[in-house]
Amino acid sequence: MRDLLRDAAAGVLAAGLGIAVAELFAATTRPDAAPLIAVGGAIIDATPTPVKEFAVRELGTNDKPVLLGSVGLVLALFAAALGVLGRRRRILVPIGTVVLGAAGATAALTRPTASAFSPVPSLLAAAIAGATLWWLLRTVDQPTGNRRAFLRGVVLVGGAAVLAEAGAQLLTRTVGRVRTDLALPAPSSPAKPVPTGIAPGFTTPSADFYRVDTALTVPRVDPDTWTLRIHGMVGTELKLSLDDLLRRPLIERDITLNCVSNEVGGPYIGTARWLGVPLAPLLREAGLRPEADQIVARSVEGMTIGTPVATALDGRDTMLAVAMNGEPLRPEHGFPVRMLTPGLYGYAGACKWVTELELTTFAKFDAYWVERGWARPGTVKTASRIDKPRPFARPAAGPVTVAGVAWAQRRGITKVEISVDGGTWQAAELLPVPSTDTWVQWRWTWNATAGPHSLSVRATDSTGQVQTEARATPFPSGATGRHTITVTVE
Ligand SMILES: Nc1nc2c(c(=O)[nH]1)N[C@H]1C(S)=C(S)[C@@H](COP(=O)(O)O)O[C@H]1N2
Ligand SMILES: [Mo]
Repeated sequence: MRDLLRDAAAGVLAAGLGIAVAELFAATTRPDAAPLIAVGGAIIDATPTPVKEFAVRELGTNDKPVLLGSVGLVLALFAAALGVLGRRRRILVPIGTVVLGAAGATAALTRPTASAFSPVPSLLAAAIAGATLWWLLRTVDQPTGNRRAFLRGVVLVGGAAVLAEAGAQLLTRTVGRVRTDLALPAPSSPAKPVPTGIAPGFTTPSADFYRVDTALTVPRVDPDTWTLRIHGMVGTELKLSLDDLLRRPLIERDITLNCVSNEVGGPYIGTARWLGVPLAPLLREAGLRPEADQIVARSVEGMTIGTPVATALDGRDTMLAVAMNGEPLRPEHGFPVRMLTPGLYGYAGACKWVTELELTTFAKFDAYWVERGWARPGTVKTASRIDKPRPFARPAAGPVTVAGVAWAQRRGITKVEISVDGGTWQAAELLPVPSTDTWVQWRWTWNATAGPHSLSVRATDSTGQVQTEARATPFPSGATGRHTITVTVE
């Protein structure tokens, strides 16, 4: 038993050293080519939609650490087995490490932004792990004093792994760091002042704004070398630097962005004041051809998001955003530039870290999420949410303020109603909004009587459409159903 544990530990330590050195090496060049990140990214892209839905729903923004931890755990189990088996059949050590190295290298090569360099960190990890395990197992085999020799080896390998990992962390925080500041020009078309009478929470602070993306490492984009290419079905291809972009007239708008994966009552929605360059003049300048009906936005890490050309030309404020709530975009929200399309869910109109716009047709190309079964064009559904009281709250009997938000970007909300215990729908007060592109805050005073009660909300948009009662899952075109909470009045 002790022998087994010792051999397993040798396998895990050797793998740890290999991974740590590979991360150190990748940190100086391409952090996303590090073995665990590459394998994790390949898993995200290959994960069936229902599993991905489950992960987003149950884990939220913890989905990334949980995935990386699981990949690490599977690798550790594999490495432990390799230590145990390799001790008995030494040839298994090179065979096993070659298999692991090949898995990492393949994952790295199939990433959308792969280059010839991508497999190198995984191959390096495999070579180091294999040699280290071979060496550790040899110290075990030494006829005399093998215990001390092995322990010395363990200390050496463990120490080296810790040092390499610390170096990798340090490097990503220094060498990998890019400027994240921008001198923001004043908008030529400023946002309307937020109307008076708005309640707190209308604008979501950037630090609290939900984050949904497939990027295991937040892309660090150097604003000094960033370019945007507009190409495809255009008369003349455009290539813009960030300075070129910032020299153009900028608009500033309050816009609500939400995720198609948001459950009824869920948190993946926020409103920010965005500053950006309207897309329409850029497309016209490029000489957009009339056959083009899809804009495929590509990001630095290889995401593709397909947006209807019509949404850039129909007068809405579709833009290339450079700032959010008065500061440059935060790295996790797409620094330096992201797309924003009022009225479309994020997966259909809000490509972060964008670097390329290709004009094409829907017939010719399926973007990332559409390839995985999500609907086109990704129009936001009319919906509403109760924020106050909280579910299972215990308010005192008497007047209780019920409040929340409702949204139907581009169409606008005309009515919000509340029903207590399934009774008649009663109209809530709607607070003022700057445009149809934001959520609407609503409130209603409830004369609460003691006992358990359910509260439901429904919204009506300007087309007269009442938010449906029929429950639908987020996949493939956004959740429907009414947000209902239960409270006990005391
Ligand atoms: N590059 C990139 N852009 C992306 C995504 C992504 O995975 N990668 N996810 C999209 C989705 S599904 C949503 S809902 C929004 C979320 O934007 P946020 O994280 O700034 O809130 O970004 C969109 N843009
Ligand atoms: Mo999303």
